[in-house]
Amino acid sequence: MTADCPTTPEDIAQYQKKGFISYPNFFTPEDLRELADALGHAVEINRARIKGAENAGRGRPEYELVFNQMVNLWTDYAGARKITLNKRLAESARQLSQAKQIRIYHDHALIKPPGVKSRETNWHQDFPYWSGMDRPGALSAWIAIDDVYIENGCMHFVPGSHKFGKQEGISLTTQGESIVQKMKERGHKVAEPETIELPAGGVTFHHGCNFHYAGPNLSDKPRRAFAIIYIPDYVLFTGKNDAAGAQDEMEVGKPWDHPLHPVIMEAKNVDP
Ligand SMILES: O=C(O)CCC(=O)C(=O)O
Repeated sequence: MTADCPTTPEDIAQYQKKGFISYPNFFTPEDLRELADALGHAVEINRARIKGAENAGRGRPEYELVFNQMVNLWTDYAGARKITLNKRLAESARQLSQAKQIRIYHDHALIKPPGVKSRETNWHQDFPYWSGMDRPGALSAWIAIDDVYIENGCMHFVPGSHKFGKQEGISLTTQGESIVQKMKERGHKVAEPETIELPAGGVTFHHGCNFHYAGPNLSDKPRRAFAIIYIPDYVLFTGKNDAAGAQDEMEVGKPWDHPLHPVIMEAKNVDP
């Protein structure tokens, strides 16, 4: 643990074993106020899911019932930048992933709409969607902007599931699709999931190969989350399209050296 970062050697061991960890009080709601304002504005102006993409990056209408996803808010909102480039958060990600250096892949708001039409986030791994990475190791910090609990769509994780490695991508718009179910049908023993309810300001970190899920939001308010995906230094660029749109300006087989993938923490910053 450093003066600033709450991650301990026990946390690192737990993350390596289970593929996720939670910090219920990582931020205060006050720390997240400007981020919450940024999200409010982005929703109000119907900001693109992916800026510059065809149809604003929005696909099937069912996707919006899972969540309103808006990628790379740090590039247009100071309130998002403050959290996406937050050193304490990045230092936890660096330590958990045992990286020398950690960069941003992208951030994204994940706002699950309320009400009876709200849909679950199917059991899935993230890594199959993260194009351009030559190996697993990247991870997400998922930040609760509102209190999250079972009824409004908190996260659930299968401990140890990251050890299955990369599986197929799961459709988030086809109801009932589930990587857990598929693995069970293939005869794998899949551990019981853990449910992580958090107060606003709480953070979970999860490995890109971890199986995770969130239920529908049956409350009467949107469930606002903001996640940052980090790339450890040992994950290299393969040349495939990159959600940030920087693929033509990076070298295949090399680190993700691009202003849209800034290095946030390096080991020497904290362990001189
Ligand atoms: O917020 C959700 O409903 C799911 C988030 C998720 O799958 C992720 O951050 O990887």
